[in-house]
Amino acid sequence: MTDVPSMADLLRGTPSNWGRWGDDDEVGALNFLTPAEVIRGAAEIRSGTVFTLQRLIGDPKGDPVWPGRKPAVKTMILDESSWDTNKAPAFPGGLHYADDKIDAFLQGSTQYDALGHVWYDGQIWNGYDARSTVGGLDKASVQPIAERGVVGRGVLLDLARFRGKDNLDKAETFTHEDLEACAHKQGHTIEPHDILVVRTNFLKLFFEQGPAFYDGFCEPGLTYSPELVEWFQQKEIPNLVTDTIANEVTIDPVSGTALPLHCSLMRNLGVTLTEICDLEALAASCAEDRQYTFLYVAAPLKVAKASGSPVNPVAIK
Ligand code: UVW
Repeated sequence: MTDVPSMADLLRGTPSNWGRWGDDDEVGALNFLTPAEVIRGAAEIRSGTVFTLQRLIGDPKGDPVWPGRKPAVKTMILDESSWDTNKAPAFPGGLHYADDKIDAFLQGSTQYDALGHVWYDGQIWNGYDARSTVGGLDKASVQPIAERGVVGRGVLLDLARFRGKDNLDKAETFTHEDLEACAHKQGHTIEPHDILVVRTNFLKLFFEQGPAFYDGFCEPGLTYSPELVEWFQQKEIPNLVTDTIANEVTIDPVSGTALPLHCSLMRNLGVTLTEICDLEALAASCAEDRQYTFLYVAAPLKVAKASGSPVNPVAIK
């Protein structure tokens, strides 16, 4: 462990977008998603087929979650049995109804991360003081992302199919060059301002392994390099969406640091991360009709000062 560099040392000299959209910016690279980008995304709609990318909250199979978080618990508060026991409120005319609630980590299922979700060296996105997270994020919470919404051209990069596998393995890595090669094989390019939707079929791996997945917890995913950060900067990528818990290989195999892409892409470039999506139906459709580009629309929930929010992103082909 002693050879592991600090995040500050690892990322020194890599690009930053702090200040690019003003000293008060809280949505970072989502600023690239202008009305022109909405129209560019909408131009990809051909058949009008809609795919929703959220995992079911309350899936009896369970949920993949970052260590320390717990899957959502859904509880019935009122149902027909409540009137058997006189626990339910009485309303004139015989009105009965069902009520329920969920007790959930905001990042315990398909989710948007706020830009202030992760930091190092006492500063979050845009240089805000990390103390501004105490008791709730005063800066760079998920709220401004939810207020603006996320709409643009999405591209599915099916890394599992690209590698000829059902799913990527535990700790299997890939790079921006693999993303480019995958797009090339799929018959398109990755254009500036594209929302990258990357499929590893992690959910299959997770459910096959069960609790054993958490022994030596290490997801498959993108792996850090200065060149990769530079590539995201040059392509002006606003949003990285995947089917994994954290979008990147958990422990960078070269530096030994945890989540250096959260720090370099989210904290430093302002790239928004979206996690634990179910991409299976979309991917099957893309493999069949070879259309890997679509309108991507996502509206996280407006939760005050939150570090993330559940979301049901939509892809329209
Ligand atoms: C962490 O960054 C710790 O978690 P997430 O997977 O929600 O980004």
